[in-house]
Amino acid sequence: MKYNGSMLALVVVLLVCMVQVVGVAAETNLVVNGSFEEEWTVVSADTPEKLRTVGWTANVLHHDELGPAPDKVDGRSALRMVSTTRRNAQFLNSVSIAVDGGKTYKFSYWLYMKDGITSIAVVNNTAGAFIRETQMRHFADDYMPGEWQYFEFVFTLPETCEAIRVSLSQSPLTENERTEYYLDDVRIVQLD
Ligand SMILES: [Ca+2]
Repeated sequence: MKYNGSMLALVVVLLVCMVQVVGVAAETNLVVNGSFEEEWTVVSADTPEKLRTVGWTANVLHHDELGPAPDKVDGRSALRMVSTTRRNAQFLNSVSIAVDGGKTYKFSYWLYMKDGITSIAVVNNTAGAFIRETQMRHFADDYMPGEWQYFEFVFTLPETCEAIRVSLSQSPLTENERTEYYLDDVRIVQLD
């Protein structure tokens, strides 16, 4: 059978589609609602400044304001967080993410620190421990007003790890430090 021009073009189109599908699959973001684009709802009528959204579990005792912000790097909205809680308190966690032990992943996000100090990390839920390579403290003093900064961390999980989560915490350094920041495009992708 001889290929004519249109058949050749069809084969090329199919091959391009296959490459694109493979590329998208490799970049699947494991963080549910990592870009904070899903709907937000009020937790309680008494505290309209505290909202919640799918994919994330907030501790309402550990933040003063939580909700969407139009200042973003991806999509329509970002997360805005304000907290004056005690040091090291975790104010927001992603839902648990099933993973393959022994595999390598990339954790990335965009952050604008407006006030205070905060900690962002990935937690090994199976071991109940922070994954050291992903732990980072962020200081508002390192940011120009309105400046978003990008961070990424590559880490390999222990063979025993079955689940992880993203953990957002108050400053580990100062009691009652006021922290305010914007966060967007939180991603965890498997690399191997
Ligand atoms: Ca977004």
